Amino acid sequence: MSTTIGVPRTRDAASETVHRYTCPLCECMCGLDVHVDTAQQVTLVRGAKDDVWSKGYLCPKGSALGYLHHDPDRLRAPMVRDGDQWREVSWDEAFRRCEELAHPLLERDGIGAFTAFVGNPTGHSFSLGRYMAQLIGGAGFSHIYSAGTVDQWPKNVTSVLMYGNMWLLPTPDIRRTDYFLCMGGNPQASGGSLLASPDVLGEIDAIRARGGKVVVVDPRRTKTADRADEWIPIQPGTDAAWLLAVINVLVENDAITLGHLADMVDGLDRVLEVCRDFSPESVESFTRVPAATTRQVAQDIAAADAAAIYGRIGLCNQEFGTLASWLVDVVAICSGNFDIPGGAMFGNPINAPLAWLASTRANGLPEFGRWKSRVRGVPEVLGQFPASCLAEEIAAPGPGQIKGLVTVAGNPVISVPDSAKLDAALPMLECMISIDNYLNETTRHAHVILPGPSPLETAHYDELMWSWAARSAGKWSDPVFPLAEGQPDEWEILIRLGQILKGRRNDEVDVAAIDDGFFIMLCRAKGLDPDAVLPLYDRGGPERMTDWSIRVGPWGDRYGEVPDGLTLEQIKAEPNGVDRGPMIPRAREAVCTPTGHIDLAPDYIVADLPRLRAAMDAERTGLVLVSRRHLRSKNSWMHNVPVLVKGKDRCTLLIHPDDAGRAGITDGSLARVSSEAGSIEVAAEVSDEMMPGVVCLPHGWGHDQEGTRLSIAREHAGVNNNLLAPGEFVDTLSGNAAVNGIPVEVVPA
Ligand SMILES: Nc1nc2c(c(=O)[nH]1)N[C@H]1C(S)=C(S)[C@@H](COP(=O)(O)OP(=O)(O)OC[C@H]3O[C@@H](n4cnc5c(=O)[nH]c(N)nc54)[C@H](O)[C@@H]3O)O[C@H]1N2
Ligand SMILES: Nc1nc2c(c(=O)[nH]1)N[C@H]1C(S)=C(S)[C@@H](COP(=O)(O)OP(=O)(O)OC[C@H]3O[C@@H](n4cnc5c(=O)[nH]c(N)nc54)[C@H](O)[C@@H]3O)O[C@H]1N2
Ligand code: SF4
Ligand SMILES: [Mo]
Repeated sequence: MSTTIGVPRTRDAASETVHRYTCPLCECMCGLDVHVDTAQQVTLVRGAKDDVWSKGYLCPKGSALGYLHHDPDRLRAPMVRDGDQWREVSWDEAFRRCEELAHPLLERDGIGAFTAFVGNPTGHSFSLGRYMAQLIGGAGFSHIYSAGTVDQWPKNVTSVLMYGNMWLLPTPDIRRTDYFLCMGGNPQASGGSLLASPDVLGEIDAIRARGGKVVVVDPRRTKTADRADEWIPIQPGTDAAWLLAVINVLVENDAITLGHLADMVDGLDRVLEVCRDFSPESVESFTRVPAATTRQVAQDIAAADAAAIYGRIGLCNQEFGTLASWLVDVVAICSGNFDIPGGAMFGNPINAPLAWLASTRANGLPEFGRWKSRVRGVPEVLGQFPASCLAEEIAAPGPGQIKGLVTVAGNPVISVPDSAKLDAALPMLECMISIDNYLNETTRHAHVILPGPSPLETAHYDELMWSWAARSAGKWSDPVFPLAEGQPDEWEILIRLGQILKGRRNDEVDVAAIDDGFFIMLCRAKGLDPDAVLPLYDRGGPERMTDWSIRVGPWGDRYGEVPDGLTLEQIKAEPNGVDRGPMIPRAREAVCTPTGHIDLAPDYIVADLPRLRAAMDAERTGLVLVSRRHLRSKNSWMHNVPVLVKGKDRCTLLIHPDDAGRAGITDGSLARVSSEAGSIEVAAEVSDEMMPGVVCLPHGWGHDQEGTRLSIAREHAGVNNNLLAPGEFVDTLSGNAAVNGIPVEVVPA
């Protein structure tokens, strides 16, 4: 796709400057040419044709980056709230206010009364992702909350147990596969998630053009399914049972093979034993997938030269998220489709991500449930409680009550289940500080808002996304616009706030010294002598760290040890980026479990099978709700961009004609949707793109709250589907929210 959306004004193209930038909004990491006129106005954003990675691809969100930058509602100065009045203040005053709020509470209740909520843009940010540890470690939070437990926590649990690192995530090699099984993901809308490749739909076309097959397993016939050979509708939350049946057929057909990994996979016998009870026929009524279809899928996987099996948010954000995510990998491994071109592979990024420093070989297997949440009593998983616990931890009085909160690039009032509870709890906080660019549904409750730069005012190099990218590529973006006078970059804000929450005064914080300390630790982690490395740099921050991550990466110069090795300088010299080829088999080097082997059947995960069995045996009736995304939205925070929200209302309840008829709902009429958690009214869109029995709402809407500064979003408010998500409905093993498969009732409003 090639879209160009200019800002409506007369252009004098000859006087424009063109800046190359990488879009930070999704995993496609599109190279953009950003045109800027002499009045410093963005006039046009185009896909950069010469970008080695994205080759001109972009979507409407990327072309709207100029609007985000110029959005009059975007915060450009820190804000302090007195009662319901906001005033802009200087950065000094803002940090002073943070001290005034935090220090008395720290003295009285200690850091145990504080926590943080970390949101999605952190993963795409040059500063935030690399420096979040400085806020958490500086402050000394015992645990935090994040969008991770409404997203990929099941995959993190699976990866840490099977491969030794929670961020070592197998990536479907869609560019070389001849069979792509896409479960619970809709790259047409999302751009692809935990599978970085621009233009995933183009890759789907290419698979089919080379004689391969693409199958989408999803309760909704998405636009991705429309491009595939086959759509298999599945009852939400039942994928784990279905995948066990697929393995069952592989066994029956004598198609189990570990291929070249035979000597490094433990636990195959256990898998073969547990799948015995799951024949395609026995899961048919639970999954609603005909046994013959299941058999065909298993046969196709076995027959393919290379099959890529992929599960994404629909498989994570559900009741059996960890089982389903685990079984996606198990099918790949035990059908010989792991660590081979065209199968599932570990990415091989040019930059060694910070997150890969940890390993269970070095640190031992994780213990889950080292502590329990105070109110609900649920176990901590990888240092976090379910995001939906936050509301009750703030609201319920008693020792350990949360009274101080920092939100970083998150909008949990919209994004977290049972959101009405969180919305009611946040005003009880004595100290709430938000690092965010908007006064929105969440930050309106803050006492202080510390805005980051606009997406065009900061340098960009994706840190994490390249670790599950289709190719080993990398590219650097200079900021298009300089930072405004006095505006700190976000890594600096994180360091300062971490120290303030440690009890320090802002004017005592030596940002450079703390940054040096962090960098010295990284040098040591890679066996480098900090005394030799540190003097090579005239400044610190995320740029120095990015240079480190490239130099210690697979093509790096290791600070002179490898004479022709890569450095950030060399990547900067290639405006179109650097590409070192496709993924390569590297499980042997990457797997970092205590045994060095892949654990195909971790006890922690297998022990959850009886819960699945019980669900299969339970009586089930009525409708269930799932979520969806749209190409022109980004979670909750881009509905203030006029070009992205114009046109027909997208916040509708999709419902199958049979269900609509039964409920007395007609197309366009207002429906009342109710669950155990709450009730909303929304316009119905009757469509056979839903399978019968499943209804669907987009996530990220509900902008009609008082006290926000989102003038455009307010006119396109929509409703928040998390008002319907029961907070205690989670995947037990990971604590991840089950925002898909929620039992609901639908009646005319
Ligand atoms: N029902 C339902 N709920 C869901 C989902 C679903 O599918 N269904 N999906 C879940 C998923 S996958 C996710 S990731 C979460 C997302 O959950 P959140 O991360 O809480 O939500 P976002 O809408 O992404 O909010 C991003 C926030 O960051 C701010 N922001 C944007 N850019 C920057 C920046 O550069 N710096 C700073 N400091 N702030 C910035 C925005 O103003 C906004 O407040 O939602 C989850 N919730
Ligand atoms: N345009 C746009 N792009 C985005 C985002 C956005 O909000 N807008 N958000 C970003 C974020 S934070 C993320 S995490 C990614 C997510 O990226 P994707 O995983 O591709 O997310 P979705 O597009 O929501 O697709 C999820 C699909 O799962 C299906 N599903 C729901 N429940 C089940 C189930 O039980 N089983 C099966 N098999 N399928 C199920 C839904 O019908 C839906 O089609 O997208 C990212 N990219
Ligand atoms: S949002 Fe994603 S697909 Fe769209 S331009 Fe940005 S990186 Fe590319
Ligand atoms: Mo996400």
